[in-house]
Amino acid sequence: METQQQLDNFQARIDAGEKIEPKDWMPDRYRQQIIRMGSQHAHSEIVGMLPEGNWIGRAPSLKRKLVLLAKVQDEAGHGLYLYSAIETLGVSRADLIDQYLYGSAKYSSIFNYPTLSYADVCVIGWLVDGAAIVNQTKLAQSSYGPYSRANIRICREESFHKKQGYEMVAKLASGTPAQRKMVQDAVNRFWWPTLMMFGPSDSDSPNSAELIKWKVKLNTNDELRQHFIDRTVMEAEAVNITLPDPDLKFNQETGHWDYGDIPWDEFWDVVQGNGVMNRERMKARREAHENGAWVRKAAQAYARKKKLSREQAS
Ligand code: FAQ
Repeated sequence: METQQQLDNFQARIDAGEKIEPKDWMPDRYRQQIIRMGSQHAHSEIVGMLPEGNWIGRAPSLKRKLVLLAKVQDEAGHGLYLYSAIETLGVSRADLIDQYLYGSAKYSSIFNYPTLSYADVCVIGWLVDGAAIVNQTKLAQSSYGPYSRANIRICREESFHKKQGYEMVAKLASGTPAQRKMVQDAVNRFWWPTLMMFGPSDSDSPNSAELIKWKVKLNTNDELRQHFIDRTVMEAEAVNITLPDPDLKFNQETGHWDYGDIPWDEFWDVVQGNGVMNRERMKARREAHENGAWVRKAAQAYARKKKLSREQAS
């Protein structure tokens, strides 16, 4: 039973900017919210390997292949940092993974879109990693210590991901007419889904108020989306790419770029599992998990053996 005094003390710690650590007292709802959001973040990093992984075997040069391999591997690492952070709340990684492979846990909508050309890989680096950085640099200041520290590490790597993506976009955008067309087409397809990554508009976001009160989220979904749009418009102009929104217009009064209507029906359709790639993504992840059962079993047996020999030696 949580007392009002406990809740007030907790809120006072949050308001004072303290980090909450795993053994500290916390409201059960706070614990559940971090588990929900942090584990969905972890699942997203893992599923997020699939769209770009699709192009590793078809990268246009050895250099591009090495860069892409390293990037996709980084995303796996991000998933592992995040699972470790969330496990500190007393939930097992196996249960979390079960919830998304066989239950109702979500992962980011963006990874349910196909990668149709190599330019999609470039645009994912620029836009999707760019959006992830805007979101995660704020989460790096989140009130839950392990989650915030995981995000600090992730952001360091994500900023390189964005740079390599933008560099490739710039290269294609200044290339042959066919290359320019290919990269513009990728931007046209990924622009709106990238904006949806920030979540529903503030008026339709049931979790935001509570998460902001507890400083898990530092900004609302719309604030972060606006920040991303403002900086991306300039980046697009610099490489002569057109963003596919005729309503994009600088607003002198607000100092921000106004933008057109986001296709929210499409977003909710994807979140409910009906996007172009949802079924294929889940099938690929389930197969990978099931085919990897023997590896987990062998690793656990090895760890048990090492522990036993340490105990016998001491
Ligand atoms: N997709 O009340 P809110 C990456 C759900 S990592 C699917 O606003 P909240 C790295 C939401 O869960 C990308 N579902 O929710 C990379 C909730 O449903 P629930 C992932 C979404 O939590 C790059 C409902 O809608 N990043 O890209 C989405 O306050 C390149 C109502 O929404 C993170 O996960 C969505 N886009 O705000 C990897 C960051 N948006 O759970 C490979 C951490 C909302 O109540 C290649 N997460 N929903 O049933 C967050 O910052 C937040 O959770 C938000 C959503 C902002 C995503």
